Amino acid sequence: MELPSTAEVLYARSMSHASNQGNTLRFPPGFLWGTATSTTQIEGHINNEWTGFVARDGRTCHPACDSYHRYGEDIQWMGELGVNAYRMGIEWSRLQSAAYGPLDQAELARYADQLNRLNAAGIVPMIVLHHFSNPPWINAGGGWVNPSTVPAFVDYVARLVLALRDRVRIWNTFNEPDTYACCSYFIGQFPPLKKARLLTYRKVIRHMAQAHQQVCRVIRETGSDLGPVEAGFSKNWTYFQAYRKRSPWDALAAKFAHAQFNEFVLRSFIAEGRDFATFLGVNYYGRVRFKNMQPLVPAFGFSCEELSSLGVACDDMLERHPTGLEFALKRMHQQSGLPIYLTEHGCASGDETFREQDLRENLAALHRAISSGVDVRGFFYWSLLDNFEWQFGYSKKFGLIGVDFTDDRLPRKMKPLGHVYRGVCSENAI
Ligand code: GCO
Repeated sequence: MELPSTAEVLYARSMSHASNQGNTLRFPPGFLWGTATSTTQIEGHINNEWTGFVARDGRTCHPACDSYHRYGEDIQWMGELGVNAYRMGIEWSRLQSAAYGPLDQAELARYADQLNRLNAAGIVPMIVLHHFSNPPWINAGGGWVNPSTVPAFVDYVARLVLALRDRVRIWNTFNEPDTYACCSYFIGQFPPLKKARLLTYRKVIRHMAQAHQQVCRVIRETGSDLGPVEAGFSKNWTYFQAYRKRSPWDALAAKFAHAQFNEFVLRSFIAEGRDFATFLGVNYYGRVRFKNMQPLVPAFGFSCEELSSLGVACDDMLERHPTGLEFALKRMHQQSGLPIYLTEHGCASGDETFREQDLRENLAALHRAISSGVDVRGFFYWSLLDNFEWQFGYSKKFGLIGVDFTDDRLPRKMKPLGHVYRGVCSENAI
C-alpha cells in the first residue's frame, strides 16, 4: 500500500464536505445517490445476442422485469426510495436497424418519455451507451472484434446524443469492458461463448477504448442543454489474489488476471480517453482469490458454506472485501486524475441483514476515500430491481425492490435494504 503524500494529507484535512459526526458519516452536499440497471437485465422484449441465450436456471432475458412497458412504475419506486439519480441503459438494437441508419423514432420517443419523467421527478439520469449487448447486425459482423464496429458505434452515439441533449447531461460510454470481453472471449460464459482467446480479448478492449475516446469527444462537442456535459466509462475493479500467499501457481493466476483485467483495461481506456473523458466510473464488488488455480467464489460453483469454512465471506457471487474499496478508489483517482462516480456496488443474497452490513461497510470505505481527498461524486446501488443476472438467470437477488418472477404480473415489493437505502438518500449520510 502506498502512503499518502503530505499534500494529500493537507488536502484531506481541509476537506469540509465529508464529515464524521458521532457515528454518522455525512457525504458532500449535492452527492448523487442512485440505483443502476441495464436494458437486457430489466426491459424484456429485446432483440440482441441475449435473446436466445438460456441461462443456468433455464430461463431467458425475456420478459425480465418488463420494464420496457413498466418504466413509469419503476420511476415511482425510485420516488419511494428517494434517490436523486438513476444509471440506466439505452439499447442500441432498438434504435438502429443498420449501420449509419436513422434512429427509430418510436423507440426514441419511448426513451424520451422515460427521461422526461425522471427529470420531472428530480432524478438525474446517467445513460449507459454499451452494457454487454450489440444489435444483431453488429454481432453478425463479428461484434467488437471487427474494427468497423468502432465508427458504426460512434455514428450511433452522435445521433443519440444530439437527439437527447435536452434531456441528458451525464453519459457513461462503456460498462465494464473487462467483464464483457473476458466473459465473451476468455471464460466463455457470455455470447459468443468463446474460450481462452486472449488476443481477441485484447483486441476487443482496444477497439472499445478507441470508441470510448471518440464518443467522449462527440459528447463533449455536442454538449447538453441541462448544464456541463459529462462523459466516462465504468471500470469493474476486482482484486485478484492468491488464497495462500506462498502458492506460486495461485500467485501467477492472480497476477495474470490483475494484469489483463485491471491494468491493461485501465491503461487502454485512460490513455485513449485522456483528452475528452470528464469522469471515471468505478464498479466495485470485491475480491477473487485463487486456490489450486480455482477462483474461490460462488460464481464458479463453490457454495457459500464451503467458502465460509475457508474464511472467504461471500454473497451469492463474489468475496466481499469492503476495505478494498477505499484503496481501489484512491488508486484509480490517482491514475486517472478524474472525478469518480461509483457507478455500481451491490450484494446478491437472500439474507437482508448480510446485505445491510455489506452496504454499511462499503459506504464507510467510500466515506474514508472521500475524506482523504478522492473526488467521488455519486454512488449507484446495483440494482433497483431483482433482475436477469446474465449467465445465472434470475437466481441472484441484487434488488432494492424485489420482483416475484414466479408471478406473470411481476409484482414489485420494497425489500428491507430498500428502507435502509431510503434513509441514506434522505439523510445524505449513513
Ligand atoms: C456487471 C454488470 C451488471 C451485473 C452486476 C452484478 O458487473 O456484470 O455491470 O450487469 O449485473 O455487476 O453482477
